[in-house]
Amino acid sequence: MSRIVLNRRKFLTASAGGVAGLALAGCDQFDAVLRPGHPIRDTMAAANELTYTAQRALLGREALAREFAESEIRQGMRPNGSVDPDSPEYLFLARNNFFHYRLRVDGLVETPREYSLAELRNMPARTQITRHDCVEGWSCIAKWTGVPLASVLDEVRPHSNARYCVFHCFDYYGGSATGAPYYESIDMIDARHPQTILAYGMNDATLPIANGAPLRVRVERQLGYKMAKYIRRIELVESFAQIHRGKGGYWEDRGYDWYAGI
Ligand SMILES: Nc1nc2c(c(=O)[nH]1)N[C@H]1C(S)=C(S)[C@@H](COP(=O)(O)O)O[C@H]1N2
Ligand SMILES: [Mo]
Repeated sequence: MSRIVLNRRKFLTASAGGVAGLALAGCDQFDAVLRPGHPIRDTMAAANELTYTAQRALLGREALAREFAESEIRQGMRPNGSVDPDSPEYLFLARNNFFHYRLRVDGLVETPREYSLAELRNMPARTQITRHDCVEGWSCIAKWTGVPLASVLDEVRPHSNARYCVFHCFDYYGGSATGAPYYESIDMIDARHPQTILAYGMNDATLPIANGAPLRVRVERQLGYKMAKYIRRIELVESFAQIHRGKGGYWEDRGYDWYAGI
């Protein structure tokens, strides 16, 4: 750092510390305040520590989840929650091998659009072997292939006030007769995280119905319930207060934390 910048920084620090009446004739006067134990220096150190903590929290969320080797896939992916959606719309799509499926992406975006599965498969793909941790206390390592959600967002161009991606699903948890629609939401940090993918493949095969066919999201830094299966629509919103019971997800509406970081 240049001496000028350093001096300017010392000056700003002194000002911020509320030091009045210090002579500004030279810089030497300021050197004393940089000695350990001096209140201004300690304030500055504390401020740095605060910035570091905040930054580490952010960096922590951007860090990659651990990825595993093929040899570490020791089991199949245990299906959980809804495993066989029963709505007429979903059954129709499944019967036709999801040929008529369209993912709708809309809400606070410049260009709302729909994607067929073929279109999603033609976009640059990412494959990752990760561990899925369910809040119920079990884990599975599986291999996921899909299109980064960031690529889709780049195409639809979210407005600057878009803060969350809401995933609307085909299934009603507990069945379409008495259940409620499953849905989830993540913020833009997770949405643009490089490992956040819209997965259509699992363990080198087409994603099975039990695990969310035709499309489910992987949010590798969070618990399993955030990873919506059977996605039919992604809605970009500024707030999810008006959606279902307003807590941002099916399980959140029933008391789970909205942020389920691991
Ligand atoms: N649409 C939908 N997504 C869902 C669920 C669900 O019931 N419906 N269950 C969640 C939970 S609690 C877990 S642990 C995972 C299970 O994914 P899997 O079936 O591939 O193991 O999906 C999550 N996503
Ligand atoms: Mo779960």
